Order: sequence, then structure tokens, then C-alpha cells
Amino acid sequence: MSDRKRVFSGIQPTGNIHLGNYLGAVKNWVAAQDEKENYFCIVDLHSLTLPQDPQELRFQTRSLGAMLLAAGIDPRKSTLFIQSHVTAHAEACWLLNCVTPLGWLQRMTQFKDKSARQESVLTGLLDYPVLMAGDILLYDAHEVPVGDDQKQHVELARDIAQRFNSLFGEEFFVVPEPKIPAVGARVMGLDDPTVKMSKSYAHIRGHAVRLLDEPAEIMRSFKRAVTDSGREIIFSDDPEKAGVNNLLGIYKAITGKPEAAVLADFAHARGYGDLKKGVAEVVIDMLAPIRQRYDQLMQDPAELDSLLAVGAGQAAAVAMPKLARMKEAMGLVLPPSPAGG
Ligand code: ATP
Ligand code: LTN
Repeated sequence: MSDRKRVFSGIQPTGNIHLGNYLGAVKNWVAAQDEKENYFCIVDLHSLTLPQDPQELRFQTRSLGAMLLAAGIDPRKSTLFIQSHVTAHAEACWLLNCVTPLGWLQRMTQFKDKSARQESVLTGLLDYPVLMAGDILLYDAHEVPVGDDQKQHVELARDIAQRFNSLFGEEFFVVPEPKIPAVGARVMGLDDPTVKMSKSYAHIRGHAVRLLDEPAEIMRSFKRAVTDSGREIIFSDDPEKAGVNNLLGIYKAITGKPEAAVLADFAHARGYGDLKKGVAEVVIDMLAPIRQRYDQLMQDPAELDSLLAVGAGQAAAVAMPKLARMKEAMGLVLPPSPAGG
């Protein structure tokens, strides 16, 4: 194991990846690749917690792999893999289920929100954060870069790690820290700036900017973005100004400019129309090269699958021995190692 700190993060291959996922998570994964030892996981098992079309899930899983590579995840610097390719994740979830009190899961706000929208709630949806804790703890990750909405789940992973450590050996697991970006941590829906931009609503017209949207569609989505009846272009916590604040926040996250410089760029705007157009333009310019690389990668599925297989091998080399140590600590009899193993 190298001395560098470990980073682990995951993203679900459900629905289309959107600007919130990119600015809240993926952009930061790409930016910090040189500093740490990185594991980035396409969490297909998490996607199964809501009903999925099997063909579509398979397509979306490969498509997300191509998108992450196109966005700048470099397989020479980071391990990129599909969660279900490393069987330790599902097994670790079971072991951790057996040290996690039910009440901890029932309190999760994402569970409450998502289950309220389902007629029939699957057990997997409740257990989702334990699977996520296993993802992180198997790698002894120090840092978990995620958007604001996942903070509570990373805190739960900390609680589970501490509980396991107190039961089975202090310092068994590294206790992970959430790493939430200062800008872009919570991109809001363009159609409703009071709710976070979400994959689950990405099919609704005008809600999200999907990374694969055509430039004309991106422009249309921004032009339709909900603002307020005033004219003031300012950063503000006032719920009235949530739409304008969201647009400025997107512009700030993409350009990396300080707030004063952002406002200066719109000092001569003739109303919100110019603001919307200005924000759409920086988004379109940022996405153009990503889309181009994505198209190239999707033309060679064999190459894509082989890159993901290499990633799974690297991930398994860390996760499988850790899983064996978990089993041993909990009192399971390990199978004899195969001849020569
Ligand atoms: P859903 O809302 O349907 O659960 P999602 O859009 O949150 O899906 P995930 O795959 O669960 O997508 O999230 C991937 C990463 O993107 C996570 O780190 C999450 O915190 C981040 N993220 C998701 N939505 C936003 C958002 N609106 N703003 C900033 N970050 C976000
Ligand atoms: N639940 C996360 C996805 C996820 C994840 C992880 C994030 C699954 N496992 C481990 C960080 C670390 C979400 O984004 N909805």
C-alpha cells in the first residue's frame, strides 16, 4: 500500500449523468487525481435499489464508464471499475448489515424521500447506505468526494466503521471523511430551483442539463430556467432568488471565478435573458470536448470493457483481502487457500 491517502467515490449508472453530478462530484475527482490514490466506482448494485430495465441498465453502465473517461478520469492515475465486478462489495454489505442497527437506516433522509415516492419499497433501498459504507470501508478510504446530498450517508459509514472498530478491533477500518466541494455542491433543478438537480427527474423537460444534451437543447433548458419576477443579478440565500443564485453558482463553478468577477461579467446584462444565455454558453463550451471523447469511446466497446476489467482487477486486489480480514475478525472460518495460493 502506498503512503498516499486513499479516495473512494461512486456514481450510479441510472439515468443520464447531469451537470449536478459533474460539478458536485466528477469534476473534483478529475481535478484531484494526481494527489491521492483514487478508486472510482460505477455503483450498479446501488441502481438495483429502484426498479430498472435490464437492457437499459447494462447500456447505462457502459455509457457512464465512457462518460467518466471522457470527463477526464485517467486509468493510469485512478482505478475505475464496476461495483458488481468485485464481489467483495455485496459480501461486505452483508457483514456490515450485521453490525448496523435498523434505526440508523430508517433515519436517512434520502430513504425517507425516495421511499415516499414508491408504492412498494424494496429492502435494498433501506440498505443502500450499508452497501455504500462497504464500498468505502473495503478500501480504507480517507476521503469521499461527494455532493452535499451524500454527506449523511458518509457520516453513517463513519458510524458503522467506528462501531465495527469498537467490536472487532480498534483501527480495523479507517474512519472516512466526506469531502464536499466549496462550489457546485448542490446544483438545483432548472425547472424548480428549490429541489436538487437529480437523475431521477432528468427525464423531465427542462429539469436537468444532461452531459449528452445537444447544444441547442442546453440553450433551451437554460432559457426556460425558472427565475423570479425581479431584475437583480445577485448571489443570495433568499428563497425568492434561488433560480438566479443557481445560475450564478453554475457559472462560478465552471469558470472558477470569484463572486465579484462573476457579477462583473453580468454587470451589463439586460435582464435575466442575458444571464441565462451567458451561463448556457459556458456550459456548452465545457461539454463540447467531453461529448466528442465520449462518442469516440462508445465506438469501441471492447476497449472500454477491457479498461473496466483492468480497474476491477486492481480494485479486487485491495478489497478481497480486506473482506477476508473482516470475516476473520467476525469469527467466520476462512476457506483453505487454493493450492499455491
Ligand atoms: P438521484 O438524485 O436520482 O439519487 P443523483 O443525481 O444524486 O441521483 P448519484 O449517482 O446518486 O446521482 O450521485 C452521484 C454524485 O453526484 C454524488 O456524489 C452526488 O452527491 C452528486 N450529486 C448528485 N446530484 C447533485 C446536485 N444536484 N448537485 C451537486 N452534486 C450532486
Ligand atoms: N450513494 C452515492 C453513490 C455511492 C457512493 C459510494 C458515493 C455509492 N457508493 C461510495 C461515495 C462513496 C450517490 O451518489 N447517490
